[in-house]
Amino acid sequence: MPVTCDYSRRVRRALITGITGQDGQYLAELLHSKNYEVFGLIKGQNNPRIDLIRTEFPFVELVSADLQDLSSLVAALEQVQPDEVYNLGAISFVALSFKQAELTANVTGLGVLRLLEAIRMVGGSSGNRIRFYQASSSEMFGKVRESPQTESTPFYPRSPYGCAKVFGHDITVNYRDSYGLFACSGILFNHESPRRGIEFVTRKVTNAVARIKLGLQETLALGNLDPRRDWGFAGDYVQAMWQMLQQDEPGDYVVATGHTHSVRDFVDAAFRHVGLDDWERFVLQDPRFFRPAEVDVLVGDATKARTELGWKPQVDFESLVAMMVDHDLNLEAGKAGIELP
Ligand code: NAP
Ligand code: F7E
Repeated sequence: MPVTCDYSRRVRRALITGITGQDGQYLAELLHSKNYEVFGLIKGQNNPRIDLIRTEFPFVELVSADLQDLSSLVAALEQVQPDEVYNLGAISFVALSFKQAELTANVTGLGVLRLLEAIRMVGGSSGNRIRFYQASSSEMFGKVRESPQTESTPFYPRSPYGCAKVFGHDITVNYRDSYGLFACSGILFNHESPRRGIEFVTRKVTNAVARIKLGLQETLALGNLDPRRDWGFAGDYVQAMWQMLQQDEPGDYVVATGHTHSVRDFVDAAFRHVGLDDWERFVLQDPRFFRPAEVDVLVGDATKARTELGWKPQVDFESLVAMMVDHDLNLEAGKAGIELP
């Protein structure tokens, strides 16, 4: 079904939580290209990532608030009066969620409830006007009950992060059912880019491969190489977020490529891209990077997104790996003052 979007209205306003994160940056660019006024929520005092947003995304207006603080969310919504709210803010690193489970539950789980409540409070009787996007995750499927995973696959989370995301997902559905909010959940499978945080395995690998190729690093320490993920490109996935909020009715959508690769496959492809075919020489296994419980294999079925939103991924696995390695080669060569051939 084609996306329905009425551009005859006044300029639309979007508020993005998680603006400093990978997806926040791509979504801000997308919405700006569609002539939205873009507002980004910034947490904390002296957040160092503010500078990145100010320099690289000067069109984003920054608003101070925290997903752990209801009254700050209410104030942010009162100030911005958004048409669309994208909740991308979270403690999103699964490994950290095992160490800081309570914080994760508070931000990644309860933060969703607070934002939904703030939308109800600020919107009052016209609260249904604000359209809400929740960043749900394939981590909710965890120990998968079926493959590939669809919108109706039961959840079995394997980490505090996954548990918090299940709560965030369920409360979004509940507020839609209970109060008629236009609230959508995108169940997004892993998506990566040159803007991915260095703590996640893909960027950790591509950055290390670049440094090893340039002679700046000798080895790469990783955890479990067997888990399989359905990896796509973040720039493609933010399109789906926006498309969900342009539909006539709210709903939940799996967003995925439908292809799965192991961590080992990713490592192999990244080293091969720079002509190092014997990657085993450089990679060490370190028990510190293993998790108390693992998600072994994820692969999504995005049929609903394809048929209802007209969404499909544009970047395949090999191109994604190449894009990230090339970016890190340029970045690390630039930092070290090395001229690339
Ligand atoms: P990310 O790069 O880790 O960004 C997370 C964002 O959350 C950062 O901007 C961070 O701000 C913000 N944040 C953390 N604590 C907060 C708080 N207390 N209040 C307000 N904001 C807070 O994540 P991402 O990869 O862009 O992912 C975006 C969303 O999609 C997340 O909710 C993630 O869980 C979910 N998701 C991601 C994937 C994926 O593969 N990338 C897949 C499925 C779902 P600071 O910079 O100030 O810390
Ligand atoms: O791990 C294994 C690790 O941290 C992927 C988040 O965006 O996607 C992401 O969660 C796999 C895991 O991402 C290392 O054990 C091996 O099996 O890159 P990751 P994730 O846990 O899949 C989902 C969809 C989200 O929603 C999350 O927010 O790689 N692995 N060795 C390693 N992982 C890391 N980080 N570091 C290693 O050294």
